[in-house]
Amino acid sequence: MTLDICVKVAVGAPDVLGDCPFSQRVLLTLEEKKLPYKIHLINVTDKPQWFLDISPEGKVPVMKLDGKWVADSDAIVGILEDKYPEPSLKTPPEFASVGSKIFGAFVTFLLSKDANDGSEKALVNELEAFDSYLKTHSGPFVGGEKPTAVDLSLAPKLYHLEIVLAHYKNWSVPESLTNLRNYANALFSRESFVKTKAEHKFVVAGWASKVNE
Ligand SMILES: N[C@@H](CCC(=O)N[C@@H](CS)C(=O)NCC(=O)O)C(=O)O
Repeated sequence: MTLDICVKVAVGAPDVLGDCPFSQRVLLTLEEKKLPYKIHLINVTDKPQWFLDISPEGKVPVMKLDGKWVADSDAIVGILEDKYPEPSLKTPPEFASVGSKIFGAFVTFLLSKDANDGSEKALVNELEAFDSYLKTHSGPFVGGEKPTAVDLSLAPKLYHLEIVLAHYKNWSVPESLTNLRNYANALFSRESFVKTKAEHKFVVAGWASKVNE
């Protein structure tokens, strides 16, 4: 049985997978669980009516599960884990929120127009905390030897962080954070990630309207 999923289309390329980290998170889950799926590409700047009918908030990802369209990557990933428990991608609850503040800190720093507002330091603090978590726990992933849901959520966000901050701020993750860099590279080189990632130029294009607001 093939699962239907609506994800973001690339900016300026109507047939190409776009840059939504929440969509990629679900695609990673499907790939890691080896579930067959069919992608429907949605232009989120010009949403078709049929999409608004199934996703009243107008957000991707949306996935059809048991005949019902379900929105929100948290909800979708939770249902997929319950319905298709093997291989398990359950994150041990005590590790579920590791790294969860990185994305917000990244977006705040990216959109900041004031170099002295502390947003760079706040991001570095989050990245350092994550690096030191990795250093003091057995890895290479947050929950140990195998990737779990928390890694599949973090990987697309770290990918965006790396590309977008380099492009718009000429900024990169401090070289001293070797645990974080190795972690990101381990995830980025997985087959599931390579298959579901947006191209570099589409990640840059996807953030342009926010950065230039
Ligand atoms: N909390 C949601 C966030 C989804 C989300 O923000 N999706 C963005 C694309 S990355 C979207 O659909 N934006 C279009 C809009 O808000 O109109 C999730 O985890 O699925």
